[in-house]
Amino acid sequence: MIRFTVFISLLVAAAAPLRAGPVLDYATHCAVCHGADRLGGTGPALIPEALNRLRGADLAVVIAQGRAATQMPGFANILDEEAIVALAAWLESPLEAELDWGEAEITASLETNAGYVRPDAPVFSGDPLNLFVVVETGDSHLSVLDGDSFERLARLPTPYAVHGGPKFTPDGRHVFVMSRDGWVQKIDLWALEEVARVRAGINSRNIALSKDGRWLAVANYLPTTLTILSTEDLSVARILDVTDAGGTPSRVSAVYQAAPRASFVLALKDVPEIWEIATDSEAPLFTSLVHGDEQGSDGAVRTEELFVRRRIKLRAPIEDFFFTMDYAHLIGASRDGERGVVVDLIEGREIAELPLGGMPHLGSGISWERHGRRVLATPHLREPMLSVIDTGSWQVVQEIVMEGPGFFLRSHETSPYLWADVFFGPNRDVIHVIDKESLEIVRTLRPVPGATVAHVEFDRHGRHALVSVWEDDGAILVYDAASLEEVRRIPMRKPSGKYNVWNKITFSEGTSH
Ligand code: DHE
Repeated sequence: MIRFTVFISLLVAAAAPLRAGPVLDYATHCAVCHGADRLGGTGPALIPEALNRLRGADLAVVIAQGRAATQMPGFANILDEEAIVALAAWLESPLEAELDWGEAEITASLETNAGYVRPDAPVFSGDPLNLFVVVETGDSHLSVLDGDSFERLARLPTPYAVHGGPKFTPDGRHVFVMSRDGWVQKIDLWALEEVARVRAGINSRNIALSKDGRWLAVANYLPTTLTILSTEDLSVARILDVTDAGGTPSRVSAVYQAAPRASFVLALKDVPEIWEIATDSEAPLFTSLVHGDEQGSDGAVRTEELFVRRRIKLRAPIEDFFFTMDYAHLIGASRDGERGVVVDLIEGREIAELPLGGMPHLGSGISWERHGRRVLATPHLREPMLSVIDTGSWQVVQEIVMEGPGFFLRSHETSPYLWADVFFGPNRDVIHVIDKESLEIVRTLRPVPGATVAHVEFDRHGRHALVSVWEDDGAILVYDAASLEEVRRIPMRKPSGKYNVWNKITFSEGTSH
């Protein structure tokens, strides 16, 4: 804090500072980009839910200095240190007005791309099912790569702070991308153009597409809702208030598609429940009314009604989760990060607990067949290890010690290896390549010493593995998946995730779903 104070003082020393008060300062300097209501405009929302990833001195430094490679200017020559600190503190306080973000607000936010023309065939000559979508968070863009030639076919702007896996329609033609500020963008990969975007929430977690590709669920923190959009035109199909049976509201930890069950499954962050929502009247949910607690949006069980909901009660809320390949079970991390919980989706109840400490990152889990048994592996956000779990006995088979805690895992049906990044700590420039049979680390790659290297995705055929150099002047590294040699380096602006169309639409066991 002392260093920060000195720094701000130096920045403002030459200027003649003005004093107003945070509310007036905000209205004068910030509202034009971040919205009079702090809910965002051309700049991101400035509310605690969005800022909680940027606390304390950092926020004041950003206000003083601006943010490189964005349109955010510095205000140190306009506002003095005290005003900047007061403004930062005010921005971290909750909104005073009650938040309304329902169908009217969502519908009014729709922006369609007037220049978009729907082509009858892809506008490029490569394999449309072997494309990669790369999210570049450095300057809020998305690159589309040909998965055979690695040529960059397009680079499109996205909303600020895209998070989570983009979701592809079953034919692989359209992709939906979500930002933490709740914007959902629809992109036509045949046209290499944005179709439209809409703001489905104020602060959102992730999105899921229904099995038939018609519905997109948006899991929100703020407001505490699940927004279901029509994928056709991004219109609102339904907004579900997320509360437990007693009416206590909850944020949504994550929502995923359970394809064989034709449903969305979501974990609630603040109350001990999982919800399953049918997306199709053929959903098993309608035919396996196990506990009699299923209900339609009006409280009645009506099998012809879409989005019928089932509540599964848990002992404690869970965070992100992972499905077994048959979608009969899910395994989630308890919020204290000390346990894994196995839920039987058919029975609708918890059936096992796993001793998984160190905050397992189950959303990044992958599974494969090992010695005739299906296992899943998960990294841990707070411990330098990977856990490998038998999904029949629900026993931990092995803990693989890594050079630091990891975030993401990947493999492919054709690959004998799984790739695990080290995302935290001094060795975050490392990727481990692990043999799926022996569970030994066979190679530790350090392609750019000192740079964060993370998140892997294979191409459709499993021939190449793409790795992010997660830095502002970063890159995508293309590895030969068999020899483990780097064969190509493509410059990118802080590339986070990358997603292969084929692996996603076929729900490859080696990638995230
Ligand atoms: Fe993520 C996926 C939650 C922090 C980058 N992250 C997800 C998903 C969830 C989630 C629920 C699954 C979405 C999906 O694919 O549909 N992430 C969380 C958190 O709770 C956590 C730990 C805290 C938070 O701030 O929300 C968190 N995540 C981060 C980051 O700090 C990362 C590294 C940088 C960033 O962009 O915010 C980050 N998360 C990602 C990425 C994916 C992701 C790149 C997609 C992974 C994939 O391969 O599918």
